[in-house]
Amino acid sequence: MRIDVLTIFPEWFAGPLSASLLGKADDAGTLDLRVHDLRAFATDRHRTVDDAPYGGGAGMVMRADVWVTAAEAVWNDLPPEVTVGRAAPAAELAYVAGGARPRTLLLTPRGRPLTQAFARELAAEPRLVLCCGRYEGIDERVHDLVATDEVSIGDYVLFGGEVAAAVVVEAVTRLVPGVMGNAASPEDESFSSGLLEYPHYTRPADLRGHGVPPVLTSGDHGAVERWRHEQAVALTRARRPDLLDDPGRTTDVAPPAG
Ligand code: JF5
Repeated sequence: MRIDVLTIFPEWFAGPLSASLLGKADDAGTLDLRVHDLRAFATDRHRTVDDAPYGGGAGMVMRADVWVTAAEAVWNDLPPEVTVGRAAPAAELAYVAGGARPRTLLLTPRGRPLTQAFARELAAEPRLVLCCGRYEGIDERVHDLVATDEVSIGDYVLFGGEVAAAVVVEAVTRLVPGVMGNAASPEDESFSSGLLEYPHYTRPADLRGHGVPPVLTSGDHGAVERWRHEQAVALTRARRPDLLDDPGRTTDVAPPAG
């Protein structure tokens, strides 16, 4: 999968993403992650990407012209030199703002909530472009002409879309075969079953007097499976009852067979 990120803080992505699994996926060639500096698509000497809001008010708004130029360059795999300073897109461009374009996500609190189901949908795409906004907002024409989707990672406000974009990259790429090291996707975990995960234990068997549930060392695999399912249901009922009556749930919560 190819993912392009547009941001005024490209250096921000070097740390969190390359430090984790994603660096390995990148090396293995299963993920092609490219981070672009939005300022490279500004036209003035100071590489300005924002301006005062029409209608007045406090704060600055990100300029739509810079975003459209940047998005067209990234969509069409062109360097800034080719697209910056043009009033209209070059006739030969396959992807033009407002028309057909790769799935282009604008991270914003007003977007479609990111869920495991949405992440699965995005993981099926050959390409994603993630647009990270900053300042008080983004010119509405970026929403209209650049974004194919607006995505929210939760009901809170961040300084910018960078953290939200990193969350999308992690949630999506771990579902792409080859990224986690195994060919199959990790479908045995929280939210894949529609439940929170059961509790896990490993050695030591006794930690300062705190033991391990005896069923886990009983050798009875059927009993272990039933216990884990009961625990998952009980945890979900206690912590996230909303998940149990979610009509959008894609998987069953019935106990394992046997
Ligand atoms: C952003 C204006 C974008 O704050 C967020 C965000 C919260 N949930 N999901 C995304 O994005 C950054 C802030 C202000 C546009």
